[in-house]
Amino acid sequence: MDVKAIRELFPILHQEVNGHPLVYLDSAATSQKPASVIKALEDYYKLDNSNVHRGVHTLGTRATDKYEGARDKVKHFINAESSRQVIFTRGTTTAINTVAYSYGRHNLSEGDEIVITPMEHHSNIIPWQQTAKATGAVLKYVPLQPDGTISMNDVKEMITDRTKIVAIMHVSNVLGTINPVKEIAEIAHQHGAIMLVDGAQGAPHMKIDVQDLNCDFYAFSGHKMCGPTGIGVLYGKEALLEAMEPVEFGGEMIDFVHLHDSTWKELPWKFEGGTPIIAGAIGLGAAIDFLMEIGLEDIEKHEEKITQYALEQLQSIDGISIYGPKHRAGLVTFNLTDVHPHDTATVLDAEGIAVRAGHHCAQPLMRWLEVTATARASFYLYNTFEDVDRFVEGLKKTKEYFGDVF
Ligand code: 7TS
Repeated sequence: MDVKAIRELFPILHQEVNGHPLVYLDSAATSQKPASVIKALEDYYKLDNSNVHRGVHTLGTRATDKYEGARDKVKHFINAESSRQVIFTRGTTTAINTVAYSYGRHNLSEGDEIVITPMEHHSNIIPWQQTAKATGAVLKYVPLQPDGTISMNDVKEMITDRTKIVAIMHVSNVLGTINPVKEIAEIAHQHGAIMLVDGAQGAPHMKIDVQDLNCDFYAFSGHKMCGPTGIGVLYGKEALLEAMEPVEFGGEMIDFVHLHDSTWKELPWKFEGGTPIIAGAIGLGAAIDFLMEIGLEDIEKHEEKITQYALEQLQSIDGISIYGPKHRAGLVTFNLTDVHPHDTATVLDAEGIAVRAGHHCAQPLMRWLEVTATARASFYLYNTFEDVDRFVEGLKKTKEYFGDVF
């Protein structure tokens, strides 16, 4: 993979921040966008802007073709059987909420179980808390191992015949843990439960095959995979989606409307009430073209190399705590002894280096780690070994800067 050539395709990377060339290490929060995605958005608004699925005028037809074409691209990207299984949402959060509301509230009752883990992002915790409260279901957590992984023995113990839903992240946005979601789905199915995978940190970084994973739902966000904000995907098995009620009612999602009753469009449109996220979907389609041309396998390998290099280089820093397992996805979450992560991020920012500090929308995990916050550097296909060197140098400066205080 020619990272230098790839960087040329990202206009935003070629700027100075605070007098230094930008080093962007916050792709787990949101990735940067290549020129082809920006151009797809511009072309849509300049040439084709129109509402979809209505009227017969030419712009409307073009917009509809591009919007539905993007759905086909998503279908290929995740190897779904049919584009009817691809529902456009605002992002991972909306996708998970759709399942929690529509599937969860109709299929769970008192004493049924929902199984998740303490490493989940808030977006894969709170929808289930709310569903549990509304239905009387019990929310159960697979415990974490000391290195931030989960053990299959615990999974087997936790999933019972009362379990109706298992909802687990593919990749942790804090620990980088890659969860064995295919094996977990198999156990869920043995007990008659369904399996939702939060793929927000999976789909951007590795080849996803929903048929191979055999998960029932897979949720992800466009903005973390070189696409625009405001667009995401809920993939679901067709029989489940068919049986589910829509969550949002109004225009676009109906077949016939009478004074006191209405019927819904077929899949996937019954879940896309209102004018859809047309430009967002088209931008996501362009992002998928971009990622598939480079190849997800190569992207994954590149991130693996960068991450291992970062872990090695960070060994040279005294008093650094790194959280998460050795085998991990492309991010490093850490704290420097006696330095608040916000201070670390501020000193790095002064050096032109963007990292995230905070609880990363994972407060239960922060409690498990016994910290209030951490700093995190996350990598993507455009990051280089030089970026890691600048980051490590920046951390050394942070330590020098705060050295007098402590
Ligand atoms: N699930 C995981 C695993 C995530 O990492 C995120 C966002 C979400 C769900 C929510 O995605 P959204 O697009 O609906 O907001 N994670 C992060 C992060 O780590 N830093 O900022 C956002």
